[in-house]
Amino acid sequence: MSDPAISNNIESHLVENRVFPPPAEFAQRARVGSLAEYERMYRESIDEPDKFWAREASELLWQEPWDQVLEWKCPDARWFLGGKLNVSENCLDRHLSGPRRDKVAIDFEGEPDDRRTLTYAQLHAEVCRFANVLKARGVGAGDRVLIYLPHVPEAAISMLACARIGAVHSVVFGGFSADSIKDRLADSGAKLIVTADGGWRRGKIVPLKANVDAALKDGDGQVEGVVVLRRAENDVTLKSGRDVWWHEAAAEVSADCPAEPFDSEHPLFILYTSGSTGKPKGILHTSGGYLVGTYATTKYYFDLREDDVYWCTADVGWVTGHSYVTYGPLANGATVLMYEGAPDTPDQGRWWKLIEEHRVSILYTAPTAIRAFIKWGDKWPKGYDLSSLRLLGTVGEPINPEAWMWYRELIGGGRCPIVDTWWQTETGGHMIAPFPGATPTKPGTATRPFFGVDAAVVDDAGVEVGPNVGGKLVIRRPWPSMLRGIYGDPARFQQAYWEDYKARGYYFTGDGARRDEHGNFWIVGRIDDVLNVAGHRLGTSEIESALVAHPAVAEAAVVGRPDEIKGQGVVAFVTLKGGQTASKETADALKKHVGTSIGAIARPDQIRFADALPKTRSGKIMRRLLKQVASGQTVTGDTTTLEDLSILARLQASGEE
Ligand code: 7RM
Repeated sequence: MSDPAISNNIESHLVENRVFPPPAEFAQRARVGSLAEYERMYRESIDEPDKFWAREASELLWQEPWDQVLEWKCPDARWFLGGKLNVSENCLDRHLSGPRRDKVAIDFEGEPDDRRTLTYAQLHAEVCRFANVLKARGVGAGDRVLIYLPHVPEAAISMLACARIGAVHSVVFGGFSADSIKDRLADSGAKLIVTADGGWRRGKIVPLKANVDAALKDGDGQVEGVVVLRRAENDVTLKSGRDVWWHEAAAEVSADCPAEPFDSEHPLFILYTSGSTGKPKGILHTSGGYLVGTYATTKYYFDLREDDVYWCTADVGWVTGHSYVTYGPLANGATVLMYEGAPDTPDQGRWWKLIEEHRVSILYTAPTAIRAFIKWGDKWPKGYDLSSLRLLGTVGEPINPEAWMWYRELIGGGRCPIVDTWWQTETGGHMIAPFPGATPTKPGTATRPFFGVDAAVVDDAGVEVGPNVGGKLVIRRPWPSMLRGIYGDPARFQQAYWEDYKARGYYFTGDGARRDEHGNFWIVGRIDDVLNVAGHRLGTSEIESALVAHPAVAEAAVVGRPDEIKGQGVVAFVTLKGGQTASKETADALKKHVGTSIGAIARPDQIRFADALPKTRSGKIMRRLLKQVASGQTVTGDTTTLEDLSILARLQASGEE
């Protein structure tokens, strides 16, 4: 903490009072205004889920009403059966008949400080036009479209255009590499790619189109077309017959595209996320349930008001950007701020300047960003007027109390409730979080479940454990925005989420947690081989595969180690092939290689060369030991199955590379 006054203030808070009741003024206006009200509504949602969800769903526009709220044959859930809707109509057309027509839907600022606003009427027109571009290029209902764009309005426009015509989008984060695009293309079978010449990040151009070209260099496969947005104006090559400029294609079609009805269970998108084994999983979400879930959670957890300026800092390439930049806020008719670039460009005050100038009232970001700001110093936020803020949110990883207190005091001025939201790509929307006008908060806990969410901490047999006992976090009944499967891999869907508690029909989250005596959930983090680096999910196995694909590497084991800013850092233990030297040059080459094969976020922070990896007699790498070695702890626990005890000593002695 760079400011001693704040530091003392925070310490006294920690000592005197760690519970923060919702501010009275906030509670008075809030949709859920007291803990008793939350408890009453939660009870109702659990006792009569159909009634609860039908009420939420009926706030949306259905072209045909559903005749059954839920059909549950574990692990297959179907919500709002028989109902038909158009997701884009709900996010756009639904707002056009009243004053929201001319309300700003997207308030965009690019990294180079270019600005653009789109009202709901304008956004609607752009989406309809782009839906017609997709149609003209042969995209129809059920077809997959890969979106690889910077964080610009066209990302939301292309997602909504897909939704409008029933096409299934698969957004690939712009920070991912050509190889990642290639894998996702192959898995999803997308026939069209939407990309841009480039996007801005830290004053440099991210060469998106060039990455797409590299992904397609061995042949286009099933890809029939590439639509290219002009954004950074860098030079790109367009392959004739396959590639077209967005603006040219859009000029040729009309802005009239009626919203067709789609079945509630019609697929909406596939989003790839890391698992504990193998390649990323294509998480499949469908229309009705997903929209109801993101609509309701956005409404209640951010307690949205008509005049809010809402800013979620996540990129559309992640689930947070799907649910809480695009679908949830637009379904609620909110004004969404979208910022393209880095938080430290041109300087470390950029975010606070954005908040001051756009009068942001709701800020939703990740603990890793907060920790970076703490490091950069209090002078940055203190130099701007942040008085427009009324609510703060966090997502992506457990938040450490110091970051929570800093966020509350320095950013929220001590007056804004903090909504710590626990959820996953798979859950589609928020699952555990405080209601800003009702739930007393404590730094570090996401508190209690959303309506209809039956979360519990259980032991290996699936039996709920007592207060303050650690266990596995499960969800004991279906919820509308839950994943409907892993695209093209039902066996993996079963195995990854349902196998552990098959008989009981519980969804296993992959997280460890405990619940305190007040019913608050404290999420410990992943208990599988998934890392959380700067709020982003990465599979250790993906990084290991990238490493062993390098010609110098014989074997690799990747683990996480605590990192002050990123939460976790990546440490790779590597054994080299004969004739290779364990040098700084080799380590740098391997780091670079992981960066190009997955993306910069997966780059190991440290490569540790070893002449062997610690294994059990049956040949399994002992990750527990490696984690301890990586974080500099003394290795404890059972090492008797270790094949060669001297390996351990050599590993601990192996220095930083
Ligand atoms: C939204 C998102 C999911 C994993 C999840 C957790 C961790 C997310 C919190 C959190 C503690 C939180 N989707 N996680 N939010 N842990 N408190 N508020 O992050 O699919 O990319 O990651 O992230 O481990 O399982 S995700």
